[in-house]
Amino acid sequence: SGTLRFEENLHAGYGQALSIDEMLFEHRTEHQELIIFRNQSFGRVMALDGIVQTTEADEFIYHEMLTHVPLLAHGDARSVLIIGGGDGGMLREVLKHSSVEHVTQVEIDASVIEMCKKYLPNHSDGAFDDPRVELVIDDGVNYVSQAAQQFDVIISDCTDPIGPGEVLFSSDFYDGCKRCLKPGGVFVAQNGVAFLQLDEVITTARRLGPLFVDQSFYSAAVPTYAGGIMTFAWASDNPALRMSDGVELRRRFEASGIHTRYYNPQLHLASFALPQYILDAL
Ligand code: AG3
Repeated sequence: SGTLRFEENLHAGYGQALSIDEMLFEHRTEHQELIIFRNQSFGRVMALDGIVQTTEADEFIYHEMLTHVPLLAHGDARSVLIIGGGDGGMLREVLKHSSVEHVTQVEIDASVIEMCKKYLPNHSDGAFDDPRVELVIDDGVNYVSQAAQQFDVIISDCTDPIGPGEVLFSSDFYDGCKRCLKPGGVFVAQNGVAFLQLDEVITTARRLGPLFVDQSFYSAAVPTYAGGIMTFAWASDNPALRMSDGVELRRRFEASGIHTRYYNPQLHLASFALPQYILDAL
């Protein structure tokens, strides 16, 4: 057709293609292949090593669900640790909580932050300049194995377990996150598209489950994470945080004054209901 296309081949024999309507940036960083382009349906798109990480059109689903579910379930989160998340979308959502006093973000690749600030400015929306933020350029596993600080919520906004992101699905990483969580804290992580990456769900449950009193998954469908629902890993030592009380959740959400486009308290509770094929695999 003559149109330049970006083809993602993350899964065996199945993929997605997006037209590159304008190429904005393409470069091999110290860690990975970074590309940012514009697509007519999804706006600006960022991919790492050939895999779509985020788009302007649908990023809100993913970032809202990985932020507001753990923070509102916790109810009094003052300190948050973000692992990865170089595009800044997660940081933007976390900072919407006025209860949050401090956020540490640990990103391995400084050039992802730099280029996303430039070409995806709506993702971070100035978040990296917020005085509550401490940015650390380091390997997430290394950071959580030595950090002196503990956090109320830890969010792993990583790539798939291929290349630099692989270690963020290891037992060593989960051990480190456990030691960096305050009592009553919550750990969440992106865990891939369940239908096509079911092994990832099983492996995470096997590694993370033994470390916490309560380990589960919740989900959301994100169009450019093609293949159906994406699962988010959840772990805490307090089973009561996976609330069944919609009244209290609605109270907290309203008190937060946060405006969302995907998240709402009903959806929060419903997102923990998993399809039978996932339950059967666990
Ligand atoms: N990180 C999660 C990308 C996962 C894509 N994987 C997939 N389609 N299975 C996104 C970073 C956004 N801040």
